[in-house]
Amino acid sequence: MQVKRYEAASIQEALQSIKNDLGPEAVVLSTKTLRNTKPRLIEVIAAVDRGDPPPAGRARLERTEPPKRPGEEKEDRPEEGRHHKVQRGAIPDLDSYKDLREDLAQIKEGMETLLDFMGQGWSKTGDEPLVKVYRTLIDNGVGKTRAARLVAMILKDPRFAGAKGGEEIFAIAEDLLASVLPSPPKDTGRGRIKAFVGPTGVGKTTTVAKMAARYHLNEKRKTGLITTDTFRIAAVEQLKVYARIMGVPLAVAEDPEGFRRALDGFADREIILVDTPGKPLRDGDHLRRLREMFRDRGAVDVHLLLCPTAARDHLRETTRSYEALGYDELLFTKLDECRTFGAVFEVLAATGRPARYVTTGQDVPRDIEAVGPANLARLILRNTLH
Ligand SMILES: Nc1nc2c(ncn2[C@@H]2O[C@H](COP(=O)(O)OP(=O)(O)OP(=O)(O)O)[C@@H](O)[C@H]2O)c(=O)[nH]1
Ligand SMILES: [Mg+2]
Repeated sequence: MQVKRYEAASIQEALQSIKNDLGPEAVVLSTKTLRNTKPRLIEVIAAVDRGDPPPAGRARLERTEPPKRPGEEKEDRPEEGRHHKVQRGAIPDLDSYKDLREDLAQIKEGMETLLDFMGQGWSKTGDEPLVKVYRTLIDNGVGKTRAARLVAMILKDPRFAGAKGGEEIFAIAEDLLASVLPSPPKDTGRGRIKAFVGPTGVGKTTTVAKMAARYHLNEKRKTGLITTDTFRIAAVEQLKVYARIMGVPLAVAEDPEGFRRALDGFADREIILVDTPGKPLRDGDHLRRLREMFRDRGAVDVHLLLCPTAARDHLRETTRSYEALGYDELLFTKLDECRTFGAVFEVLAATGRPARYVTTGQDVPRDIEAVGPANLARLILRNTLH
């Protein structure tokens, strides 16, 4: 655990420094006003647990590599040294230990943050709407620490003092929540090749078909489809049907060589969408095969599909295991089957990856929507995208 002290003129400024300095996993331990007259000065103590197994992926590259632990071994290719794999047999033990430790840390941090609020008198001032925001977040499945942190942000927000009634405070909460969600970079034309990966049955093939319709039919961009799911005949057939209806060419790639041939054949395509087979929970070979396939093929934008109805530890394990492949964006599926969306916040915050699309039903091509932090914040807080 690394603990650091910050002085800043506002909590937002301090939070920014903490995020830059300690990374997105940092937690606030305490806040104190050092000077209340202008210019204001506040002190924030923040900490980050450096004892976690090494993070991977672009969003957390700033973090230093913690020492190797028993049960972990480095990948043998040095350029991928940030990806670590855990030896098969060790997975359940390490994971349950880590989850327990994380839960305890969360409870402790949540309590400390709350005690801190109480010290500042938030419970004495009759701020029921604030309590309601906190409860709503928790009821929606947001972790206590993140919920408490959002309340802390509301308390410090200049709009809070002038807010009249619950709705205005909910609006501030929604706005602040949107401000902390990762936002997707502008579509810069990068990402010509987009691969869709994720657990079995999460909706990859259906989503690829929806995306194909979006690019090929709506945006009139020349689109090609590749499926690497050759394990099941039905899987190829499923995509073939969509491809035929939309008039989009489909190539089947069984191995890295096949993938290269398919890409060569699609030299004239502006967008190439790649469907992949579902990954059973603990199949490390699966990710190795995908990585081989995508390696040296230029930029493949990897979209990890997740269904927020999945149990929290399942989501956590999934996002963690996919670090071995690396992914750029998240795509949440089957929102129509979910009641609450705190898990969306937890996953976005924990991975630091943005989400640009969500799917909302089985209908191809209708049930897909582009989203940004504002819609997602509304979803997390109010259970609706609009
Ligand atoms: N309710 C709902 N169902 C969906 C959505 N997206 C996909 N489905 C359904 O989920 C089931 C699985 O969808 P697929 O697209 O085949 O999933 P997959 O990830 O390709 O599955 P595998 O290739 O077997 O791993 C199908 O019945 C889809 O119609 C969605 O947004 N909402
Ligand atoms: Mg499929």
